[in-house]
Amino acid sequence: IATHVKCRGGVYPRSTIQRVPVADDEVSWSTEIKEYGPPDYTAQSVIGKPWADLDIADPSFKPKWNSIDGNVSRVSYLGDYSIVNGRPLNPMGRTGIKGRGVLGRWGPNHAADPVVTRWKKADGEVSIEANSSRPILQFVAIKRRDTGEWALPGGMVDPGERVSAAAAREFQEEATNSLLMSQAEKDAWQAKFNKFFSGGDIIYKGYVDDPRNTDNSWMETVAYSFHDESGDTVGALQLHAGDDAVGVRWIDLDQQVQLYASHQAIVKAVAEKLNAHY
Ligand code: RP5
Ligand code: MG
Ligand code: MG
Repeated sequence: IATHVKCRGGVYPRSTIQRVPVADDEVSWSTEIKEYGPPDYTAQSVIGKPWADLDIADPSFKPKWNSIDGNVSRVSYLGDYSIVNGRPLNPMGRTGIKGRGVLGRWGPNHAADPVVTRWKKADGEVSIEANSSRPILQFVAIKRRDTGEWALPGGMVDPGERVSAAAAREFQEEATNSLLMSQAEKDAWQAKFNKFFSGGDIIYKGYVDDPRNTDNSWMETVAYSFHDESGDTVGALQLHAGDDAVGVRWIDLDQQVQLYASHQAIVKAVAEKLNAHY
């Protein structure tokens, strides 16, 4: 699943900074490149933010690389990453830009992605795809405000938060109207769906081919599969785009579906797990 393509080439997101080109055979740090001079870019939007790291050169920034650092995990699912000239190196290789870009953390930035699925039905019957003879799976996707692409309703793990809890929380924030609910409504919702979200399977854990990645900062995720077999709990829920989502819908899963970052490979793995059409 781990690829490293969408974070190479082109203009860096939300900026006018051009990445220097990195050919396939130049990605690996073990390949010497004489003139690799990527721009050094950290967006103003992350500087000085309470949720973000300090500048790498700030004397009071004392990160514990490759460790649990207070309530922030600086551990990579890919194993120990190297520190060169005081900066963590993207374990997947060069991206054509250094610095932190728009990401909050130097090194790994941990996210969680919920894949919420149900079977497609017509007149109460599960729809079977004619060619594969397999049932058609539907999953909840959101439309991202930043790129306009359809994506899993994932997000960053908060400091000290369990990764599985982050997956359920992000689903509620981006795909339901939990952010607009009163506390009483939220409590009723929680009681109903805590059980559903406690039954997730880890489907992927690792690097994300996210367009925000740089040589020194990158996304990693744990993707969980939450399947509503009968379709009458979360499968029956009224969806509502919230937070950074500008759209939300159930998408019929097949190989035509194009998604943000590495999400296509993640939903494919869920289809395989559930023996669904793909
Ligand atoms: C992706 O970015 C992850 O897979 C996750 O879906 C998402 C987290 O970032 P935000 O949605 O908070 O921007 O790399
Ligand atoms: Mg979010
Ligand atoms: Mg998000």
